[in-house]
Amino acid sequence: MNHERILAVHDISCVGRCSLTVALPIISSVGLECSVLPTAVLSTHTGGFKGFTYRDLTEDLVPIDEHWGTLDLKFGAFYTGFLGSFEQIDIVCRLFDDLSHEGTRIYVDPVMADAGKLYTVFGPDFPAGMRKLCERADVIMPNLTELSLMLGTEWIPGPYTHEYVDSMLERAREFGVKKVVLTGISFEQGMVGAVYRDFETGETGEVMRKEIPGYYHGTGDVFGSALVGACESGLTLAEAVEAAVNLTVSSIIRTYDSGADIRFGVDFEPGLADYIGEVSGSKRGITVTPVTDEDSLRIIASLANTVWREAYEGIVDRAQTAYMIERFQSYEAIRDQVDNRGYTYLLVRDGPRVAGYCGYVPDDRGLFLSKIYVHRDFRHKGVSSPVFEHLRTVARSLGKSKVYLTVNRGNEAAIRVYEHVGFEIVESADNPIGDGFVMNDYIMEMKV
Ligand code: PXL
Repeated sequence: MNHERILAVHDISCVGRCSLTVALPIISSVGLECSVLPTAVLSTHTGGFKGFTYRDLTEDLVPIDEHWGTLDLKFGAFYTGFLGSFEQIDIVCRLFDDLSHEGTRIYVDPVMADAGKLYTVFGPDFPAGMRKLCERADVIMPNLTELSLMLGTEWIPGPYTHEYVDSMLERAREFGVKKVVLTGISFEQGMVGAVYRDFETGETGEVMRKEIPGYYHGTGDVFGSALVGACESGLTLAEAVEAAVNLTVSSIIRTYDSGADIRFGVDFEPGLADYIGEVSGSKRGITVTPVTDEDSLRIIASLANTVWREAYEGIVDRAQTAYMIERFQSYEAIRDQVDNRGYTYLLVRDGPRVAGYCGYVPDDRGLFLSKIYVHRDFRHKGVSSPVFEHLRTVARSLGKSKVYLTVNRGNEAAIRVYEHVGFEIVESADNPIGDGFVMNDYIMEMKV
């Protein structure tokens, strides 16, 4: 199993369904491990209850970080929300430094304001601090009030024109994030939803639903948690926003219909089954994910051990295959390639099942596809097409004009697959690989 922990950094409002009491169940519901770092403990959230208690946990955060340091803990993703004090912004940045690995994803919901107003617990310097946190993120999910405050522009009430929302999405580029999701957007009276843009792929869109009257606490957290759970399950941004909007809106409708006291948050729990179904339904299909964590690299090493023996049977003698596996595809060898030699490994899944992997490294000639292997059970199922598509995108983004690879001259099945996706044989090469072994290869190239 690819086992990566997500760290949710929010307050605990003991009653009122928001922040951690929402993040934990929603993220866990799709099979992901969610660790928590509480930023404050409140008897209830601050929206609508009088006399709530508030214990700021700023003092605890650094010792917790230090303890986790002694355990050599690294998180696969961070999801930050409501922070307990201004000082926590710098501490959370430090957590990102201390507890990330190379592939860690950072999701920041800059929780601090809504409907044009900063929450009363925060001072006027808070938006500038939150901006700093957003600048460390891969994905941010502000509402328009929060984005306006961080940009220092005036907030205006909706409905908005598409041009205006588009300009605000574009301004989020300034933060250096990969993706932005803007919540609480309305283009016409009676409709509300989220808009999104992926600055890397250009994917952009909106998910709009009928507006339900009333103000519902904690919906930003239901949305954010569902978005994180879906993205971390391998869904595209469009699919993740759709799943998050669906859970949020169904929860609001249920709450509205029941006439419940809306201060207690939205009735999201009965919607979890549909959310899980939507996430696991979308997960079906091929996903291609860059991995650097130990568990994933060990999965690759173990898969290589099976697939290489099979792939080279009858082509390369067994002693040479065993030597090649040990030298190039043991966990230690892969770790070294990733940490010190510029390699990226991609894990390829069909739904939740590991179907294959690939490893590449850019060099002067182009993007060198060093390894690509698909498990026997997943051959002829279209697994390799999304991988080659992914490689084309990577090559283009690195300014390379071709992807190239070496293939054993006796491996006719592989050569046919490569030709099918657009590779051509450009030369023959005999490469000694040590211990007296030689690889008798073709070099094949594909223009991107
Ligand atoms: O849902 C955002 C949120 C989180 N935590 C606390 C809050 C709020 C919004 O009011 O008060 C304590």
